[in-house]
Amino acid sequence: MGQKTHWPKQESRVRRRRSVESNGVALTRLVLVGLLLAGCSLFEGGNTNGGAVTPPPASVAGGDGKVVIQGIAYNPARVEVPAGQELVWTFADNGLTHTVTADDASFDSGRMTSGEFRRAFATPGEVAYHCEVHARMKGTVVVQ
Ligand SMILES: [Cu+2]
Repeated sequence: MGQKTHWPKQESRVRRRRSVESNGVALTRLVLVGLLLAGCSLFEGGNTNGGAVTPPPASVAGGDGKVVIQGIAYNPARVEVPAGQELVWTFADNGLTHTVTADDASFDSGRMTSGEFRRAFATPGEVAYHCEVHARMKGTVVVQ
């Protein structure tokens, strides 16, 4: 009996020590997780603020007499403008060189890296244009 009751006591002591140690580790992990969570929430807050300052979709928005040249593309590629009203192309592609050149050579902005190119169209119809620097850049003006 003596030996039988002696062993379980030792085991329970060992278990207590181990459980205390594991509790300590668990507490340390909880603190670390808490710090990580706090850091993540701060980081997310910064990201949200940064996104609000520079919303990419809004800067690309064109249409209704406006074309924004960005991302090696005319945005939008197909734009409508009333006859006689100026259409404005804004060069906003981080200094990249582009042109607004009519396929029929009726107009040409020349090579530009910033600023605006404006042109009014007197006759209703469609006018195709392209960039002389980038073959894949193509646009259409729909004069109404
Ligand atoms: Cu281009």
